[in-house]
Amino acid sequence: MPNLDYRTAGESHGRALIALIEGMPAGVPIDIAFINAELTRRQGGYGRGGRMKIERDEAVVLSGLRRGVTIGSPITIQINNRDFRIDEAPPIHRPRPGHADLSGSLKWLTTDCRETLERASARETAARVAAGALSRCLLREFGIDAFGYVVQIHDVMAIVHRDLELNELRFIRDDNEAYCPDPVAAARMIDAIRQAMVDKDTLGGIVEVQVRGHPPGFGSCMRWQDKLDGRLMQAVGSVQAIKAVEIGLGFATASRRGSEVHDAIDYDAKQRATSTLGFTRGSNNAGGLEGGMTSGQPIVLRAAMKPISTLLQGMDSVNLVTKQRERSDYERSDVCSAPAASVVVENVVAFEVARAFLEKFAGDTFGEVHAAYSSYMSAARSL
Ligand code: EPS
Repeated sequence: MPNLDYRTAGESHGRALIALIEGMPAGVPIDIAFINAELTRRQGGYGRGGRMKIERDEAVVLSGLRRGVTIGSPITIQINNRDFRIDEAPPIHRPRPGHADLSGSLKWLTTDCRETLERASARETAARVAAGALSRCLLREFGIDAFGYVVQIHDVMAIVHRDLELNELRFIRDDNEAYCPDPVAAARMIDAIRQAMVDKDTLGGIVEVQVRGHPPGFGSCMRWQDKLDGRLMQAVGSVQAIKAVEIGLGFATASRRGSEVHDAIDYDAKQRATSTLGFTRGSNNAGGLEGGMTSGQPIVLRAAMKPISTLLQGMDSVNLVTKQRERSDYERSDVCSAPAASVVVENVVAFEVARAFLEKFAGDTFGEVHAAYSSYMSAARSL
């Protein structure tokens, strides 16, 4: 039985994107409508470009399911590209600063940046969302939920009431095109994106993800490779345009004293049935991870996204063929895709949590996984 893992394939203007997921136990009901809803959310958000008007991302399951339920075999999800023209798409000779164009052209010894950009494009994140949403079909059987949203676009910061129920936060988030659970900030974020559009510029932002309902003990402090905080950072840091990842209080911990950072421990027998097993904390500055393991507190992770590197106004660059100074090439692009990134990071985080879940509660079938989970929970509660 392989560990839960996934790979992606596909180019931005190739035939399709593929997510190949291995290690899902047999017997997990898969909610294709949920996967498709996440794909649609990824396509949306204020500031998206023309491509999203063309595409209708939809998961076509090629393998791994029978009557909507996993059978333990590799699961292949295909997302077809409507804008399939990789062979006709023109060459790009003037690399965009910030994109993979120059590094990739030097690496693969070409003067045509398209050779690299087709795969480097954030279109690949559709496959990551499909894999993450699929993994959530397992997680939700155990009451584990992931929730991502925008907390900042450019210099507009949201005030998020993190103590609200996820369903309440989701309701507010889904009511605006900034995907932000602060409606006042959302309106200002949309104004900022609109202005950047007028200025032929682009904007970045910060997205935040919470995971709730998982028990303690995912990840491990025994080997550095198994520490869940490090794994989350790698997974999220690999998402296109992400330049920083922090967990809990993150960078802010460095300027506080220990007594102002660490989350004091208490015990409340009435909360034994919850994922904290009764060990309550006055705060969650650790972002749910201590020693590379979940504590039972919500996981809270933030990621900073740089502004999209395709600028309508261009930037100073060099023509790779002539070596002459020229403005960078312009390809149809987004002005801001931080809202879409919140969907991507939500699902990327969820997949890593599902991977860690199945490491702790491994089994060939859903029934065995469930038994391992129940057995651990009852042992932990009677500790
Ligand atoms: C994207 C599809 C791409 C871009 C965007 C993300 O489509 P196209 O290049 O055909 O317009 O809209 O990719 C980038 C911003 C980038 O720099 O690569 C998508 O499906 O999310």
